[in-house]
Amino acid sequence: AQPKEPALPMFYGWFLLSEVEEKIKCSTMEFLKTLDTLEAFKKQISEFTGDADKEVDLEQYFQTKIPLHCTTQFCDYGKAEGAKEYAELQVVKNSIDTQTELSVVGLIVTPRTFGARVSLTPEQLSLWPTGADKVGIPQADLAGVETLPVGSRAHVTLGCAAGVEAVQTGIDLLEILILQQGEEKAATEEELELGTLSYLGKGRWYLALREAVTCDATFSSFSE
Ligand code: 2AM
Repeated sequence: AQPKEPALPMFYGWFLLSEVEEKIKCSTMEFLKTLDTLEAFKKQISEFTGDADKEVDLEQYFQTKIPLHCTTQFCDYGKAEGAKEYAELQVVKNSIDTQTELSVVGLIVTPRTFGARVSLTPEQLSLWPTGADKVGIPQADLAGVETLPVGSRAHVTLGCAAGVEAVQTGIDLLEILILQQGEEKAATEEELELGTLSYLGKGRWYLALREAVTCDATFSSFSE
């Protein structure tokens, strides 16, 4: 009999070290608290609640399940496109269990997801699969994604609204980046201590951090 091929993982990515994870969870929760109290946010609250008179506790609204990480390749145990090819790359094999520093440059909040935008270094981009930015993107947005630098989708999902899958965070991030590239200026811009907050319509918020937050992380695979 042929030896069984080793099963592929659920996904590969950079996992924040646990002490960093705690720090990031605390500071991003603080941001949600701040956002919740802003008049500009309250004005658009119906995008989150469906009702302008209802309040929302954003800290309860978003839930996380898996350790905080930045996905590189989603494999779905081998069912996802490109999974096997990725697992076989020498750079992937050589990078398992190595440590790196992820640079978080912004935060996004939408009615569906809460995420941290990560800016990848050239070395980190060598682990970024070709075409990863485009996976699952609605046809209408594909042309826009092609105008963005490779790796624009890189992010850490910090939380999802009830019933929303984590894959949505990357899609929301790309949509925001495409809107920012366009001619239209953000409807609302506000200077906060943390950085510049902009509103992009339909409940989509982007905070450009004044200073990038560096997070130590380990490249690894994950299976449930
Ligand atoms: P995320 O990277 O936006 O957080 C397990 O589901 C992990 O794989 C999650 O982190 C999730 O989203 C990511 N993921 C799930 N499905 C995906 C897909 N089709 N493409 C890319 N990433 C996916």
